[in-house]
Amino acid sequence: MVFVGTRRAFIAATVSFVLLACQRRPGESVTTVNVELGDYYIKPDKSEVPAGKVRFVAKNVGQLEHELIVLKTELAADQLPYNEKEQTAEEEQAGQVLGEIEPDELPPGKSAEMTLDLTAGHYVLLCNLPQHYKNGMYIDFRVR
Ligand SMILES: [Cu+2]
Repeated sequence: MVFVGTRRAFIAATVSFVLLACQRRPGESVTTVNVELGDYYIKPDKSEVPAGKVRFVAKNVGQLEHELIVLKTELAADQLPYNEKEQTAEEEQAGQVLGEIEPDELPPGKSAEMTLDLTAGHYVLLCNLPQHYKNGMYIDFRVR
């Protein structure tokens, strides 16, 4: 009986250890960033997050459609190359688009979310519907 008890305790300890090890894997933790989009601004509730999984929960509190683009770039948020004809920032020239919540997912009053795996570096969050970037819908964001 003593043997069985010890064995059970050993199994229980092993299971606890494995569960703990899983929970502590850095890739497994998710940081949530709530992003408010208005006419015309973007306001995340954090300007910096740890590298790993980042869940962006976007809410459109404006009267217009918006979108949320996560762009990895060395450029400052207000320094992205601009296409005067299209009235949009040149995201592809500026860096790498890692994720996007499309405008049809973000009509006024609605929320939508996406989870991205982000490495350390400088990012820009922006809405790039025609004229929205120029009107101020961009903000710097950092992953450490
Ligand atoms: Cu917008």
